[in-house]
Amino acid sequence: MIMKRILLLLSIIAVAAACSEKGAKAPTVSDDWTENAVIYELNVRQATPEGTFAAAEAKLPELKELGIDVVWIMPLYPIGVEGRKGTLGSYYAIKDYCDVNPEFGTLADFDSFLCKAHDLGLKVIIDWVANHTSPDHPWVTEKDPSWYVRDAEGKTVVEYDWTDIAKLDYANKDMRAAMEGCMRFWLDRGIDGFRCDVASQVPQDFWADVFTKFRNEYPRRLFFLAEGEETWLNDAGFDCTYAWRLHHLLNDIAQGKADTDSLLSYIKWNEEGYGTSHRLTFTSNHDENSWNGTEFERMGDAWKAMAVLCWTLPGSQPLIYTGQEVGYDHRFEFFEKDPMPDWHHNAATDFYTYLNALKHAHPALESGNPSFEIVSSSDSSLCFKRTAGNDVVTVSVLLKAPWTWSVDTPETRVSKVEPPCWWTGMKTDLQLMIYGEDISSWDVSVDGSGLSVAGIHKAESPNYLFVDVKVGPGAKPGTYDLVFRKGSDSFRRPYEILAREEGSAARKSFTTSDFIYLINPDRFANADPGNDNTDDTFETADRSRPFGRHGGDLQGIIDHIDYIADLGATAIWCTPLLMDNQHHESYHGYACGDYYRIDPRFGSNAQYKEYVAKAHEKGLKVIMDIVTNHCGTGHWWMKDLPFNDWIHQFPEYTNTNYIFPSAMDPNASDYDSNLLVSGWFVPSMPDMNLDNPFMLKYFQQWAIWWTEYSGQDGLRVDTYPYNEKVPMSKWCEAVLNEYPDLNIVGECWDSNFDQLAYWQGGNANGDGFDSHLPSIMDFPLQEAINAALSESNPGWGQGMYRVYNAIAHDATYHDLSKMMIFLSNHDHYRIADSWHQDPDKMKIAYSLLATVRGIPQLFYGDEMMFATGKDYKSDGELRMDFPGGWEGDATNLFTEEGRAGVEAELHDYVKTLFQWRKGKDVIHNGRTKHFMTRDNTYAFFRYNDTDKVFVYVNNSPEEKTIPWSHYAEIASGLGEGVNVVTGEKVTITDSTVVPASTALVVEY
Ligand SMILES: [Ca+2]
Ligand SMILES: [Ca+2]
Repeated sequence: MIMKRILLLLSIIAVAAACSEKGAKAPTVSDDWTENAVIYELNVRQATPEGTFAAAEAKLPELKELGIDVVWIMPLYPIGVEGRKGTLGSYYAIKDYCDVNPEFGTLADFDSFLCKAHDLGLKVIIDWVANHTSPDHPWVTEKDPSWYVRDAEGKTVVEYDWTDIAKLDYANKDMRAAMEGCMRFWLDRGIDGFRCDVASQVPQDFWADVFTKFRNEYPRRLFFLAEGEETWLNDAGFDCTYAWRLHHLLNDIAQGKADTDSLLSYIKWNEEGYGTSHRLTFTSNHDENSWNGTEFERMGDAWKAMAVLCWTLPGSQPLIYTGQEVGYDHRFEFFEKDPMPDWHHNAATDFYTYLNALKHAHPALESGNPSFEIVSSSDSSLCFKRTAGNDVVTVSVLLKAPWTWSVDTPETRVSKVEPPCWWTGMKTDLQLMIYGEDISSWDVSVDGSGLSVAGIHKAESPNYLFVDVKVGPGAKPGTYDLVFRKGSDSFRRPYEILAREEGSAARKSFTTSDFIYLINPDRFANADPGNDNTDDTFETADRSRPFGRHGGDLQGIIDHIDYIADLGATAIWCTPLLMDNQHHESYHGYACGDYYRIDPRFGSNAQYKEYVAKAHEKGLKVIMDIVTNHCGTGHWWMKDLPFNDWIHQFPEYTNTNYIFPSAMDPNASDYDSNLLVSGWFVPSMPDMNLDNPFMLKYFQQWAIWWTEYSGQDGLRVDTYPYNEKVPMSKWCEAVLNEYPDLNIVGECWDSNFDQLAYWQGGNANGDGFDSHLPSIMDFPLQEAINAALSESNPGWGQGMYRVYNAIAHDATYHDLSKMMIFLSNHDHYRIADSWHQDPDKMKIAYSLLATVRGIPQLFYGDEMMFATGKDYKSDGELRMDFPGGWEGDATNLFTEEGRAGVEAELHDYVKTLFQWRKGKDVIHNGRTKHFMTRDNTYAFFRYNDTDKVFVYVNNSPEEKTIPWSHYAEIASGLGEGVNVVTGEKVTITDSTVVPASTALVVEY
């Protein structure tokens, strides 16, 4: 129960954290950044495959999103050769304090890293090893022998098993001055402090002396972290010491060797000895990981509970060591290259992101706040409270299996605020949907200038509030507080207002110059088997079941963007990526369980944003699949609807009648037209009621939120005519009001030209209705091409005449340039199945798709021979896995080497056509002139003032001669052209023969 609440909160905070760009801080949180800082220990050698500053720099945005404040770089200096351990040596045997390890790059690379970190609002501290150098440090021979501690024979000395070092002697004042000078070298470059290795081996007066000077001379807040637990380190000026004792105790608790009492006596000991000093708290670090094992080895299933203590106990200044952010269960080699594999955001990342956001949001958890109150305890459980003013954080941890934990904070009274963040400079008025137990009994205001509450609306459920928030023109980006008040009780919930990206409103969208590649994300590529199953979703992966989840994910798409771009595609449409938490068949994503969360089995919101950015880098646009007609029965709100009419409810299950004409039929009965829009699509998908104004507003904001948040380029709307048509037209208007050039294509699955045309915005409809929907999908053309290529012995009115007839209806449409054309999609037979796996038919279809008017779209795998081999259509089977997308796949069709025979032939045919199409304005914007025939052929020209393209399809089983002279009105004067597919020069005449079942595309 409590865990569930945490998971709900987790999703909000993950989104909020993903949005976070450090703006105005909430006034309740300390201005001293060290107070709520989380430290990341960066092992440059192992953090990336490259092991360089440059590669680590690229990782910084991820660390920022994780909620890191301080990056501690392990020693970055050249390593001594004499006595070196292993091949590359220990970072802690330093040969030159004023240079960087060439393994990592150059000083300029370091400066670039530092600059990037500061741009992101991160602080950087570097490891300082003042106790010793390598035995071949120039000081050993060039300076006075008294700079080092020496034995009776005058040799430098080592300590412990550190055979690769020489201990410095702090009795020597010159050495001290040189050491101070080297520290200044880095402070002058702009670092924010030091982590001081074996700090207690160096005299107190040295630290006290240099820290006092540095703090006086450098105006920025410097942070000094001591590796050491002696209390005199605080007197020496360190901000933070290692909580070694706690660390060992947590290991013991996790191993059943210690109990609650030992934890409580530690807390008392810590309070008496350290007061408000910060204590570095950790479940791992570089020494523990390499020499004693990962947190999973030492703590087993208790690792999360122990981490919760590290983030919430008094004094805690939490640490994440390289690899922990993705739960990497591996002991790093210390003296060799042993990099992390290319891991990505996963459930461990979510966990730490949650803890970091918690630390940032709560003054009660500030490192210097000693407040600690036991709420209850037993031998193996502890519940305690931390407070600061009104802020209260209550933490419960079970100190035995199953190691459950919970964190209760004032804002957990609000389990959801949607949309999770907003922007300055938006046209759309913001209305928050706030969900929390009995939240309607609270009053709400906003703390922070520029934002105000303009209206509060109660719902029928006491657990919702709809709050109109005015984001004034003077509002600055930053974190604001929603302040909830009831009598003398109050609490705050942070809300982020971000800076709107410049040019956001004017973004361009997909047009006739694009080629859209449609993907079922669950079936494309599984780059991260670690997210195939998650704690907070029901259905688990089972690749053997056609209707089960197969594990494909966003990273799989990101990893194959090059393949998609190489094919000639310039846009990607994925079937829905949002959370679908149905128990069965959740793979398709059309039964939404959370409108503001990417399904964790696909990745995270942050990863969606990354996907959009990576697609843009490769010149591809991103189209999001939007479902407003229905959610899933697994949606979180189904247990507690805000209003009874939030969805369409009936005394017993009532299906839609699927009768589209009733939406435009002047003779239609109310009974039929109401049932079309209010009946459910299927029993697992509750039908949304867009006549409820809060519902409509929710969906308007939601589409805008994803567009603004991710930078995506367009929308595709599912089951469009099943939505109430007038509110839905207002939905389109609202989105276009924010993004005037955004393209939105609606799925109006209608085979009738006139009925399809009705749904396009601006169409001159008899009833005056205007959908405001820019694009429609050309189902009549799709059906015509499919039928034409399927018929073996077509009669009159059949075969290619069908295609002629479809194009002949172009007068019916309001805007031809916005027609999306396609051969198939996720709801249709595989084209290879439809055309009996005949590659000639496939090539004809590709030629048409690449040359007729409209915006072409291809279903993944239809560029090759993806087929079920069956006569019937099963959605689960036709949405098959892309070979090569799964580890261990026998073939890899993503690579040129993996493709052979017909697969290579078809793929290359598509690639040739669509790479050619990219630059052809005559195809994108030219006019069409076509010629009717009766022999199962089809001829047409695309033309503009300067160019012409001629297409001839021979769909018959015999060769045909082109009746070129019939085309004189447009073809006269056309001499030599180029065959677009073969690149050969061609001159067409009345005797040009076109072989059976081929298409000819010639440009002039
Ligand atoms: Ca996966
Ligand atoms: Ca409906």
